[in-house]
Amino acid sequence: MTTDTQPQEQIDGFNLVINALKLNGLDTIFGLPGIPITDLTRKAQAAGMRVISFRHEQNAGNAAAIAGFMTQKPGICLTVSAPGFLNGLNALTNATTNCFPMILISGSSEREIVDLQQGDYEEMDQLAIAKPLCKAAFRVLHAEDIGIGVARAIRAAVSGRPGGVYLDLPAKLFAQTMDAAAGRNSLIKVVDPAPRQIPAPDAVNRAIELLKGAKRPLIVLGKGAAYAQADADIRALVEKTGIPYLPMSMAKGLLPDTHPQSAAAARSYVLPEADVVMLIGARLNWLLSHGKGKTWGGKGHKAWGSQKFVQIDISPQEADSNVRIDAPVVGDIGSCVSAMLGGINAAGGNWPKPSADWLGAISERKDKNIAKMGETLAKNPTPMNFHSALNVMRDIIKTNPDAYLVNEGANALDFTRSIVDMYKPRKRLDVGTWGVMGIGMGFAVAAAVAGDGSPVIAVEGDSAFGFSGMEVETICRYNLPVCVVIMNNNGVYRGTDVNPTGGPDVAPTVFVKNARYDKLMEAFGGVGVHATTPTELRKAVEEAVRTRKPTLINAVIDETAGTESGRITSLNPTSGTASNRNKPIS
Ligand code: FYN
Ligand code: ADP
Ligand code: MG
Repeated sequence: MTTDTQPQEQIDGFNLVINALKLNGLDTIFGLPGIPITDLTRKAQAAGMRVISFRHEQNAGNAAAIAGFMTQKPGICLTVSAPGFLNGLNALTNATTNCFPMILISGSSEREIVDLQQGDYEEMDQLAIAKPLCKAAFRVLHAEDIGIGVARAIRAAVSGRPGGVYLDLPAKLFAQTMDAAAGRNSLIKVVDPAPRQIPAPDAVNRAIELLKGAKRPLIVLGKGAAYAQADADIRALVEKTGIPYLPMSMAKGLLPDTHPQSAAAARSYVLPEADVVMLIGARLNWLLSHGKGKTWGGKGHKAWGSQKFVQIDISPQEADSNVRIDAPVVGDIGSCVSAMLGGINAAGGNWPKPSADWLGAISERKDKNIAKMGETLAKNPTPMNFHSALNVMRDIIKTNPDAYLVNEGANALDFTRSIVDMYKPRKRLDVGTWGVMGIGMGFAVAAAVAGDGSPVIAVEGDSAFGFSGMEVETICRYNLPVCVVIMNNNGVYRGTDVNPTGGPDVAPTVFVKNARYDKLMEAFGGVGVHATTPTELRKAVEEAVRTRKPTLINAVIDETAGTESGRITSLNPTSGTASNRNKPIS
């Protein structure tokens, strides 16, 4: 009880921010200390939050983004002003592109100096710069508004289509104080931040009827379906209808990749041949050739232009983005799939199963591709190639289905996607919609810190690893159960390009030959292994999974293995002169 003569208890901006985050169950900050937020990191840790300190803000931001994807709660990234903010912006934009919920909180310079461009320390109008690159952006100038600012950022990040939100906190805000009781009252515990969005019954019925009439139906599962955590209903929808499905890369594991209805190994057949395609949390963007072109049969193909699309998505504007959507079902995937199941169950045993011809043709294509893949995987060349090394990783994940698999690169990404089967949802964390390099170590740290406690395996191209490799120190510092496997083929795509002038500089796409990345992990007390055979690779990964020690395995891969940009070579415009550019995969 305070009396008039006693000073009223005060609370400052630092503690209002911390209390606002904790009040909303946000207990982890991924960031880097520095002006003006160093004390915020200290106070947050002292208040019981986990503060994971990185070596570069981009990696902290990527960690926050994938934590959001895994948990449906916005990951929090905290950076200093200007350059630190800009480093985080790459991850914030990537999160927004991928529909991952995260909040980038950056300290900033004082408005009155920035707005008059008077040359403050790290002066930058961060809010204005962030706005076009993220889902929402807010700035808080007064301590009493911190509760509202954090609440708005949370709701913006996870409601509707999830995405990245920027929260700008000028330096002076942290030292502001207010009456502690009023401060407590100013904080908001957000009620129902991601409200269910129930689809219209007529939209559901339209979709049911279209599916019912299909002769060659196909379901495409996207990372939105994985994010929705409606796993049982999604599986029930697939299995009750008997419709074959195609998982996009981060939807792998929603149903085990070995599921009989998976059409992943017949991708090029099912996309053009299907007569009704139901997209669940998947956009018809570049990864699905915009629903057009040769992937979908192309001009002259019997399906061309006659395919019908059902699209289940929380964004009403996603429909018709690329091709006409005949049955848009707008709502959250959990509610939409549940409503669809209601309609399917109403049909009882009369739901028309896909034709035997359709399923038979798919099986034939699958068997052919799986047999072809099997032949390649059975080879044991020296040095290893992507296939022989990934054959080991395939076994490791099969034996450890709960392990997280982080994956980035070009060939290292594409070959892993088709060779390493996934068995559980939200376990494959990769470059996603933007195809961006550099997500590796940030994703690996987040999987270890914000995941379900399972070990983390990161299969990295040697080029891709280079973008975030310094975080190996972070992984060791927090003693995280992360095993990094670098597919080291001496360069970007391959290690064989040469400087056509014969001059002293090596070609732009090659690295130091036979680099020993494993020494980097040893430098910080982790386990480094140099693996030149599948046997050595298997032993090292099994040991890392068993001991849960930070481990980096330098897997020596034939430098002639792989193709330019992996399976998206066509996106790399070429004059066709580069040597070996498209030498067949060895
Ligand atoms: C797939 N396939 C298989 C299997 N899985 N065969 C045997 N066994 C299994 N388990 C077959 C599949 O049917 C295809 O053969 C082929 O393997 C490739 O399958 P994938 O990878 O699923 O399909 P595709 O055509 O590559 O998909 C297009 C794409 C994909 C754009 C969605 O390439 C992709 O996601 N790329 C991401 C690229 C990226 O972001 N890179 C990062 C930056 S690269 P067919 O059916 O016979 O065709 C920097 O340079
Ligand atoms: P992929 O690359 O795996 O195909 P995309 O990122 O292209 O997946 O598509 C994800 C889609 O899922 C986006 O259009 C997004 O609006 C949608 N989405 C994300 N979360 C949900 C949700 N909870 N309910 C419904 N749709 C969602
Ligand atoms: Mg390489």
